[in-house]
Amino acid sequence: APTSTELAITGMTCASCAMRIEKKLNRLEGVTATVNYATENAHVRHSPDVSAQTLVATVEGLGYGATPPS
Ligand code: 9UX
Repeated sequence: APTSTELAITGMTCASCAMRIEKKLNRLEGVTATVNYATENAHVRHSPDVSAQTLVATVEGLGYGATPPS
């Protein structure tokens, strides 16, 4: 069954940033992501084979910050 992970996103300065992150996350196998610029949050449904750390690293690779739930 898919897992849901919420990420707090930092560093977005326009709505297109959210789209950039969303598209990059959605390129990962088994990942469906929506990124909300206004709330600075990503909602990700993903295979259990995809770790939260992989999601974080993907966001960080674009130059933004991502924090999973503690
Ligand atoms: Mo908006 Mo974000 O011009 O990387 S896309 S700042």
